[in-house]
Amino acid sequence: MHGRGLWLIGGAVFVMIAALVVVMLIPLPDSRSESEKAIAAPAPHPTPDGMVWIQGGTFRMGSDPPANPQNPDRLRQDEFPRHKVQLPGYWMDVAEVTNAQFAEFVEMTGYQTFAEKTPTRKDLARSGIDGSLIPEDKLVAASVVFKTDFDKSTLNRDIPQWEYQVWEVKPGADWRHPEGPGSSIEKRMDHPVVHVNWEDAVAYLDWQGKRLPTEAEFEYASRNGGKELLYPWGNEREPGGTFMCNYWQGDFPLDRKDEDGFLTTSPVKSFKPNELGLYDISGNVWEWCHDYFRADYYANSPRQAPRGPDDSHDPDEPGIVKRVQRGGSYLCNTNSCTGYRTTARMKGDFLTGTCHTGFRGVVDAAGYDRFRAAQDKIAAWRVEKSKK
Ligand SMILES: [Ca+2]
Ligand SMILES: [Ca+2]
Repeated sequence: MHGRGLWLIGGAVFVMIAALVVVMLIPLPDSRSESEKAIAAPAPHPTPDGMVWIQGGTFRMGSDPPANPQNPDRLRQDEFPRHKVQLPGYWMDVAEVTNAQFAEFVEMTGYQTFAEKTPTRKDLARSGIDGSLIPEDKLVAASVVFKTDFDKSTLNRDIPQWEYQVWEVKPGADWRHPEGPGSSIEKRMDHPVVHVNWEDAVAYLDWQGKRLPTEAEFEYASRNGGKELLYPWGNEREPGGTFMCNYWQGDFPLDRKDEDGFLTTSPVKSFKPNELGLYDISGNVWEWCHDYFRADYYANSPRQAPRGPDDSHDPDEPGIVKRVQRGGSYLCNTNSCTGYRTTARMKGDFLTGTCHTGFRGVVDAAGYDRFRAAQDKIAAWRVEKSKK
């Protein structure tokens, strides 16, 4: 009797397990459309070293106008309207491109950045500047630096674009000399490369078989796959008093504090990555994106994988050809640009590098073979070099 009871219980359990297996084998109806399923596909190839796969999806890009009329987060007009965007997946570099990485590119190819060469009027005219207005003595190799010795007594922050008072075009400033002649990157090989313009970034990434992220790809990645986040790590700037990225503490530009540990660039990966494993996706240096900048782009941008407008227009400087930059830098703070917000947009003359602008690369499925071929070429060069 006792034994038969056990058999009965055992039989019932067996029937339940069998039923469960049958239920598990019946596929659950997938409510997603075919295009949504395709967009959220897993990585089609093994993920390259130093990159992460960002699974595609749909998200709401940009910001809604501020609920609080005081606009404490300093949302800007060019971030509106918030709009739906769908992106296929892509791989993204986990970190900004470093001086060490850029140095290898220069060693292998002999590449010279724009800031290292004496520009001609014709060169400068490409960014929309009237070459005839440029005096002869301004045609020197130079780049833009933050002026640490600006006159504090005459600084006027009430005029538009007041920030120009603290910037200067410095002859001799380039990626090897971030503050100009006499400065060096010797102890900063793991810092992001700076003083690279948009074309320099594209040249490096071409060599790597990568490309610049589109603005949508950058924002989607920064927001951990398009989540509703003010910052890549959440909605509080300093959760529990912890600094989450390299930005400026104190009243910009008068009061410069290094409470987060860094006055200028920091070694990449000095702060925690976001959930996707992306480091410095906010802060440290601004990062070039593929897209031309137009302040009004979001009103009419395509919803499928937008790649930016066909030309640029910045109402602050009409006529100058600008590309998008994202993520903010060590010079951003609460009383100026708040560029470390996930939706904050910035723009830069595509020919001008600065002391706080760098970049990182992405690869997509269509570009994967080109990426592999470029990497094979670099690997072969490294082997040859090691034999010398
Ligand atoms: Ca800092
Ligand atoms: Ca950054």
